[in-house]
Amino acid sequence: MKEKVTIITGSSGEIGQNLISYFSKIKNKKIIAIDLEEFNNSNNIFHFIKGSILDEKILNELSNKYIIEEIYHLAAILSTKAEKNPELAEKVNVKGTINIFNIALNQNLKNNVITKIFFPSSIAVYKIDSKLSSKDNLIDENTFCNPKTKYGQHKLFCENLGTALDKYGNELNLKIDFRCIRFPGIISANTLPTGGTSDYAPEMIHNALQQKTYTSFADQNSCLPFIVMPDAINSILSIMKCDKSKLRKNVYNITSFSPTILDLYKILKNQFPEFLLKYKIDRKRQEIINSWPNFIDDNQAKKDWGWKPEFNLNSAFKNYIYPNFKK
Ligand code: AKB
Repeated sequence: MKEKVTIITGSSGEIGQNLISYFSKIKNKKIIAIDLEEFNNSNNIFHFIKGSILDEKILNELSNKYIIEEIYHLAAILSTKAEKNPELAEKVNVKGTINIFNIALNQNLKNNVITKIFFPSSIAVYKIDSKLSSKDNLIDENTFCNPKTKYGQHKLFCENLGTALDKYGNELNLKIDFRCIRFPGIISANTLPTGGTSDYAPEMIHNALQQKTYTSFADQNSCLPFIVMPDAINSILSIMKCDKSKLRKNVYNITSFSPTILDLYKILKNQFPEFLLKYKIDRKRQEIINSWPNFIDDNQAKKDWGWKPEFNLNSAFKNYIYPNFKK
């Protein structure tokens, strides 16, 4: 009798660590975590594999040995790093995701299960065309999907492929259950992101909390949508447990607050009067920020699976970031 497992790729990354902390409290959930980086989490998991999602030997072994009920495919190269390493990014972001889809199709063929895949997409799939819209307009899932960055292109391609495999299956009529959230920037109190463009917000906050000066790579009017990590984790859990018949889409926006850098600075300065913010603008990163929307429309997620952020801008600082901050 094969064991039933859940796979988490990119398990040592920000979302991975927080998701695993949650899952390790659930009895009988057998988590297999995969990452290139050592697993620095004391949580209980069934099996950790130090390896790559590009290693087909690892993936085939998992596929043959287990019944894979769910895959949280979090491994990715984020926007800034992907612009600097486009070939590596394409391998990880596109080929890696195709490998995950293939495992799920194989599960359907061999074990007759429809594997649920959670795929984190991003506001990077958007590029605001300033002739047609303002960065301040509310952008829904269906417009301005014409990404400027490699990372955005990879995410959009995988969203479309996952949606097609969920709706129509492959040539053998094998299917997957593909559930995807387009995340805004995520702010965590206990981890920092690497290689992203929305990183300025968590970096600034973590520096202020450590009484350090922060040099921002984006100007003071830069604005993006954000959520905090507990809301990101709740969103993943909610969409994954939602009855499939209620999901009218495969891909949903979610958001909570959209501060400018100046707004964040004012909040932090109020709490830490010594905090100093300097600027050294990185033109390429600034252009990426300028191409992403300030506000995204998450009404569809609210209607279909009850998405509602617990934290707004003020409560995020007061009730989550300040009390939970860890270096
Ligand atoms: C990035 O900045 O690349 C990510 C994202 C918004 O997807 N944080």
